[in-house]
Amino acid sequence: MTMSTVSTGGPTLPQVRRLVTDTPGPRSRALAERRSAAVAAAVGSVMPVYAAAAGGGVVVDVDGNSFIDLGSGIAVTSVGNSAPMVTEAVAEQVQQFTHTCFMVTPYDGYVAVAEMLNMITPGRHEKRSVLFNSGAEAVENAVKIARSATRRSAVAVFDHAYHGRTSLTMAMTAKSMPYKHGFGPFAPEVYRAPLSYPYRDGGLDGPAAAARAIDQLERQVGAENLAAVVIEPIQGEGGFVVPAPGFLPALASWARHHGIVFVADEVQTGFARTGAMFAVEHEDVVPDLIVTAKGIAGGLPLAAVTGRADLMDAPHTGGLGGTYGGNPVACAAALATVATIEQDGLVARATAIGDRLLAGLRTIQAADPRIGDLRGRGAMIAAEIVRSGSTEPDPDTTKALAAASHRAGLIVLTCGSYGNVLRFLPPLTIGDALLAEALDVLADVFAATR
Ligand code: PLZ
Repeated sequence: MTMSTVSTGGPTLPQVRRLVTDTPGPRSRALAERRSAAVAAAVGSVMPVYAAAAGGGVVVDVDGNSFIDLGSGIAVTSVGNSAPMVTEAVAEQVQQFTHTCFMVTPYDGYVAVAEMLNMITPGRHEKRSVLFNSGAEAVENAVKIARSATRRSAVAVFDHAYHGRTSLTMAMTAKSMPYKHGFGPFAPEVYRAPLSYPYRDGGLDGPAAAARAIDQLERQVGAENLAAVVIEPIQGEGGFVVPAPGFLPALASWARHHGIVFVADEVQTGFARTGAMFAVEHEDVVPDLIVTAKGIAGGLPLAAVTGRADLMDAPHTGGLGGTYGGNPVACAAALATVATIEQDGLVARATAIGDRLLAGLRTIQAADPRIGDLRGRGAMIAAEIVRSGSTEPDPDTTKALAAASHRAGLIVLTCGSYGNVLRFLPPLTIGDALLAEALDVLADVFAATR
């Protein structure tokens, strides 16, 4: 493959898995050397290869190797890399202006994104939105809004939760290594409750799991002290845990009854990923506030808090903001991203991708007892890896499977509190042929690592 093919990204990129050098190849190795002298060692990378172009369902590296993308840059490029409507909207906005700051001279794009979010998020009630740069920043702001509106301070989060790496969101995130270790002290007034985790809960049903969490919060915190309950409707970094049916609705109705703001962190699950525009729709839950980021803008940094107007308007004027929040280029990308999801039927496509992935993985599981659990919704699917004949987490095998997949030309990610979950979240623009090939490669990888 020549470098000229490689430099053309987006949907024009050949949709093939092709390894033309050892990985990492010489150009990636040279970049790794420069990196180690220039970039803080604390930033890790899943793959040792450096990207040159990406689109459809592939990422091509600087040596011309083409990888099947089952990660979407951690659930971001759901509409694909360099999606045509996104690149056009971005190019047009970049030529008009790149930044004025919405807090100085506001602009149309921000307002349009707020209108769009108010329209497409669950619930027909009066809503408002505010825009930020990252998922963590938006989660922090949801908590600020809830505290301001309720005049309470406590925040409930769940086992295995991931909400970010900033000071407050680190406290909300469950896992110590690598996210929190050495970075304390952590923000106060964050309380952790047990989650519904069907594979590891001994068959506890959703309402019973909710009762367990509620009982603990009432005894240890007190409903009247809680400003917010913050939950991922399907956990991302925590292991793609899908709570048992009825868990989320029971929590939401308890929160409503006690004036606790129910916040859905849909940073990873939002924008078609799970086969619904938002994952709470699978359980008919209407959150008071919904936090979005990642898939919102086709790869440009944007995040939002959207929710009940009475809550959103509670903080004083000037109380929320930030220099870059709702950057006009990111806003243009977001409007084009949602238009692409609608125009290309990507919600239905996510369901179809998930069905194919699950069917292929079930075949692998039938011959491999190390796959303890297969779960997920839409194009957010995970395999939990355990020691054969038990439910004991097996992070070493998980690492080996991921590494073998990488060598074979697949971008796969791991997650889970025990590091024993392989997760699959391809761009929704991946083709069926590439998906089938990825499953064949995974079958070989599982067979070869036994
Ligand atoms: N809430 C549910 O998944 C980000 C983080 C990867 P930011 N998840 C990927 C890593 O190791 O840093 C995430 C999420 C949920 C919040 C966040 C935070 O979003 O945009 O990374 O700040």
